Amino acid sequence: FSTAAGRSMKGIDYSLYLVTGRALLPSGKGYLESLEESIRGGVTVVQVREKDVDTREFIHIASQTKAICDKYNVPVIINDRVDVALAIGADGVHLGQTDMTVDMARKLLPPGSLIGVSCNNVAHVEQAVLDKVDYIGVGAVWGTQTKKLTSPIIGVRGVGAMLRVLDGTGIKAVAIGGIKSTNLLRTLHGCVSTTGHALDGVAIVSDIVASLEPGQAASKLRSIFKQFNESS
Ligand code: TZP
Ligand code: MG
Repeated sequence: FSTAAGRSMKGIDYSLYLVTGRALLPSGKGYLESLEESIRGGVTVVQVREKDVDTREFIHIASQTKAICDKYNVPVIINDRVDVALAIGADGVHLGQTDMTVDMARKLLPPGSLIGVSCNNVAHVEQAVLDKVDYIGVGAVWGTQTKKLTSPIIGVRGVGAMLRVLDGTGIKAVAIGGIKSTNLLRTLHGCVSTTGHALDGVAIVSDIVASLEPGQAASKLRSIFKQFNESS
């Protein structure tokens, strides 16, 4: 399967979800070079999230991203912009709480497209369940310099309470915000509901993108994730 519909039918691996951010690249590191290295290191999904670029530039970045991701059969998700997802044939979109509604996005996108939603509290997760999204992004779990936060830091116990709402739904969950190789294991162990519901993956910007060796950064994160899955 390499179509959007095929991937969502087959289920995708959310374990190491890269969110792009060209502003964080170290000087001398090209975006596409960094992206490809990170995928070779073990990134399993890529979300194109670029603020401060105009629409044409965003489409250009997204289509270059898709060309590389296609080479490795890694799904590409577009932040906010359903039109951009359609324009480049992305696998799906990631919607914030103030973006287009899930129902509207689903009407516009091809059947089988992935739809993910940012959730900052239990009520958001309850709505995401009603909307039958494919996955939720929960954050910020820790403090972060990458995004000016508009909602409180959730912490691992808060994430656990949100995961519980997903019991029995099949909806996947990734946590985001300040996750690094240095805190990944305790993030994964901490973000578990009282019913034993754990994260399906982690979404990361700076720990990969700001690295001079994004491939090594990704492979380190991926191996910690595997270590967690084998221990639980
Ligand atoms: N949403 C909540 S925190 C965040 C986003 C997009 C940024 C996470 O970046 P980092 O560098 O992994 O902390
Ligand atoms: Mg958004």
